[in-house]
Amino acid sequence: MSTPTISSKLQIMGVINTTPDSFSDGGKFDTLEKAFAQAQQMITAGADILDIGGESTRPGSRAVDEPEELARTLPLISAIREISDIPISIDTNKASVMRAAVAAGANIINSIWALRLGDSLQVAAQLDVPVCLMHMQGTPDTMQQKPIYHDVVAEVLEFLQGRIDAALVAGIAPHNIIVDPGFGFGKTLEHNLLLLKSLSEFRKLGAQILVGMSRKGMIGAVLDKPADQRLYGSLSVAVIAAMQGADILRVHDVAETVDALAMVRALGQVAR
Ligand code: 7PJ
Repeated sequence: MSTPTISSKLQIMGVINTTPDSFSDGGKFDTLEKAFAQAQQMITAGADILDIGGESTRPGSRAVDEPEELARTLPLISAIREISDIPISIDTNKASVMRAAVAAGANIINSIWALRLGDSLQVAAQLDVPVCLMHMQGTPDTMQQKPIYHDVVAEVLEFLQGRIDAALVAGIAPHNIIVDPGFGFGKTLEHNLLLLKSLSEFRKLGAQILVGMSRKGMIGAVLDKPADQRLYGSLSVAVIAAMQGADILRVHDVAETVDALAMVRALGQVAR
């Protein structure tokens, strides 16, 4: 194996689910309580960042309106801020939600649209916080129908370079730019595997690299297992990404990933 490149600031981002269970009539408070408990658990387990989203972006998911998105995310951000200074990322595409979330205590904007919607790019620049720019081919409701690339790695790199340039022109500071190849967003299994295998190439963009593969379909496709049986597969791809220089791993299973990445961090601390 060639010498791995391990980020000295490898971080674990825990994903908090604020989507209400459609089969329960528990209502919003119940959802908030559960999400807050999940946040507390992740902080205790050693998460470095929490990612809070109020709109599902899974393939085929329905859009959520602004009041609902705010109702799901703002009380949770405020509640976490009462107990912890942990960096909070807001996973949203709406400029108004970005503003409100940062005012409530969020520190990072996670944009699966790479700030391409409305005036989100300008608003993110004004807010002066780190932004995650993610690649996606198509839109969430249609992206998995027929993803096509001539050279997926080159095309995703080119897209991200374009979004970095746009962010810099808008006034976003270079140190505030995070890029993400967008695993599962308009990609076949082969596209996802090629991106993972070539992840170290993304370091030439000069930005921090975030990856989210936890429990995704690419793991299910290889293992032929449903989402609740993808833990070991998720840990494996987290390690593969970390060995190639990923800076931030977006995961559901924080405690388990902390152990897996402790082994990678230990490698990063020895020199031959
Ligand atoms: C990602 C995300 C990802 C970033 C989701 C899921 C789908 N944000 N939001 N990167 N995935 N930056 O977690 O299965 O890969 S939602």
